[in-house]
Amino acid sequence: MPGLDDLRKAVGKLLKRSGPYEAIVKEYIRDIQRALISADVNVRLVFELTKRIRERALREQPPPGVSRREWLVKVTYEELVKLFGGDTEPEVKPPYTPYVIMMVGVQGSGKTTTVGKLAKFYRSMGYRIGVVAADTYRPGAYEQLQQLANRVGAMFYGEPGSKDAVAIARNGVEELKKRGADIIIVDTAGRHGYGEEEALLEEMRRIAEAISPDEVMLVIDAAMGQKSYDLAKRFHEATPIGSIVVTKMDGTAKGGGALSAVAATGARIKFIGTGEDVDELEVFRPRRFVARLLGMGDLESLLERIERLQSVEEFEKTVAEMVAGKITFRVLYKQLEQMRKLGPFRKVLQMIPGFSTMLDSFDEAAKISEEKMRKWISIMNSMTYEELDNPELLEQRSRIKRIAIGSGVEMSEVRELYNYYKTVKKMMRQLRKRKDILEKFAKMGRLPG
Ligand SMILES: Nc1nc2c(ncn2[C@@H]2O[C@H](COP(=O)(O)OP(=O)(O)OP(=O)(O)O)[C@@H](O)[C@H]2O)c(=O)[nH]1
Ligand SMILES: [Mg+2]
Repeated sequence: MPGLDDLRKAVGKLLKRSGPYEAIVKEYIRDIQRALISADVNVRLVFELTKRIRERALREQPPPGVSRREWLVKVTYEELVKLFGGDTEPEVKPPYTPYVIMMVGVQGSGKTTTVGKLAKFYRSMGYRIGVVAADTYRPGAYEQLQQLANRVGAMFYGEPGSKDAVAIARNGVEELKKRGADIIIVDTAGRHGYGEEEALLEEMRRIAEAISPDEVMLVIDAAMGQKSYDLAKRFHEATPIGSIVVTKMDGTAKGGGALSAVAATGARIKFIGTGEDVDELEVFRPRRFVARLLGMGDLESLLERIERLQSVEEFEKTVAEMVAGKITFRVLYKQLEQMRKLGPFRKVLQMIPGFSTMLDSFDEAAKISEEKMRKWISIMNSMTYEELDNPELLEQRSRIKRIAIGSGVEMSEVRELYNYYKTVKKMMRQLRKRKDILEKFAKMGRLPG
């Protein structure tokens, strides 16, 4: 899989490179274009993808503490994730029953194994499963599937001795529907579709015509790089591919062919196979997959660090808002929510350059426990908009009482939150007098004037 190995290399090279950023971007973009194209990823797709990456790389500013090169890696990662379906997980539940799935793919890609895995997966969801042995080419295909079906508790249909795959598929689907299967999975023969094998693509078309499957599932071996695009396209032209399974993700290969298959068919990857056993099937998760594709153990920690620094940046903005403006419960709410994500306040402030000087004045606030933060947030959820905007209204006992009842806490706890508000307000008044802090915010461009 030279092409996508190069993708990993391009990222590695990028992180080590120095020099003017624009030149780095240019060279990096050229590297990943070359890598993707040599892996047979559709050229138009490559250019669309790299155009987006380049635009974002030049336009976006990383959060403080993240280099622009690291940001470029994150942008690449995000754009690839989008390509693989983004944050929505594939829908694996059949929309109705009975539901017929037809497996297709080249020889040895893992079709039969995947039939067994799918049968087990769907059985554990409570479906009745039937499988059909419509591979009349591979010696022993009938017995292989029969054994698998027994193992996972699926109904089985086959016609040993028959060479008519189309008839077997048709009879099998009909029979298994009668026997009450909710999901019927049809195993077919492996084929490449080149030269003499054109006939096998024709057979595939005829099977599809005979059984009108609800979903044609293309099985792709993760190690198959270069040919994937072309092959997936041929299969897709014979019978429209509805979904993709990438097998052998447990091997050394990183699944580059999958990118091409997705590009060639427009179908989504639904599952990945991670071993020979019937249990070794996972629902496809774009993020995890792309991290594997980019092949960096470091990628995860890099992304985590960036995310954290982004949260710190958000938090900084809130603090700046607090210094500049009126303190309300709304602002405190935001601050507490962010603090909960970031961990102890003291640590957070240490992470913001130049803020360690504020630590003493924030010491009291730094001691709030996670539990208290959660409680305070729920108390604020019981306040009216008016109260959120005008904390001083809590001077009225009746309001404290109402809020305490509404959020199921003691009145003393509501008062404690109110006192926290007063402390923060006082702290901010002090901070406003400190020129160094104000200058810092002004420099960050976070404070008007
Ligand atoms: N490591 C690993 N091996 C797998 C995986 N899926 C399948 N295999 C192995 O790949 C080989 C081929 O699997 P089959 O399921 O027979 O492949 P097929 O596509 O049905 O092959 P044909 O019927 O000949 O076209 C077997 O040795 C399987 O055990 C996987 O996810 N990981
Ligand atoms: Mg097979």
